[in-house]
Amino acid sequence: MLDYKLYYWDLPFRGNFIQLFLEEVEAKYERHDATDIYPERSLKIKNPGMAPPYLYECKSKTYFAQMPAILMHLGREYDYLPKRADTHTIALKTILDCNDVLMEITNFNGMVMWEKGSWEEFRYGRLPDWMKIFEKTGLEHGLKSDQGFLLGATPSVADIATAALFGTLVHSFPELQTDLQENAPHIATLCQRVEARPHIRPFLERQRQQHGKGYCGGQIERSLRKMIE
Ligand SMILES: N[C@@H](CCC(=O)N[C@@H](CS)C(=O)NCC(=O)O)C(=O)O
Repeated sequence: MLDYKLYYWDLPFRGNFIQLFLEEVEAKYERHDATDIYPERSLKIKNPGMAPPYLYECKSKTYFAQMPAILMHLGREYDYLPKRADTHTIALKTILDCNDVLMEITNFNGMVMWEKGSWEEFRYGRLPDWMKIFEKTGLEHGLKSDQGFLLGATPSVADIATAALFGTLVHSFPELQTDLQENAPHIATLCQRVEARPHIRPFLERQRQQHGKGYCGGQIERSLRKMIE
């Protein structure tokens, strides 16, 4: 029996946050194109949401929107949330940080295309600061280069989100690998370890074989590539 239906485009960007998690826990799910809901049906579903990703949970017959809410829901369902209240809050904060980085790197969903000046300000200003934030969080919770996770000894939704953010970014834009290595060396190896997990690795291999370095698509991806490559 099917557990979930994920509505997103055939691109990693925000979808992989959910898809890596579903793969990790071996949930039975189908990916459907985002256009099955967005934009025409967005207001008609139960618990309407403004934009993809949408996750339909078969057992509760419920739609969930907003990537961080979806991940927190799945984290609870599959016991991938820290037990302590403060660490649980840091897990949510980490996913929200990821979503902020996605907004910033796409210049607020492609509202304005990148130009050399603004891109360099971001790449050498806020982006390294974001990377350092993740690195410091990991180190504060005992992350080592070859062991440990972002928020302690066991994997949580925060690790899936971190890998979906930075693992995807450096795969799609290998030029940024040095930036990550310099500013967040432990996060760089954490992403590699999460991407190598037994149920995640085959999924990423298939996805990357099919879609190469595709990231968020559209004009904004072209604008990003013009800046970086
Ligand atoms: N805060 C939402 C943002 C959703 C979002 O911006 N989705 C993008 C694709 S990744 C989109 O389809 N935007 C079009 C729109 O907002 O109408 C989330 O985290 O899920």
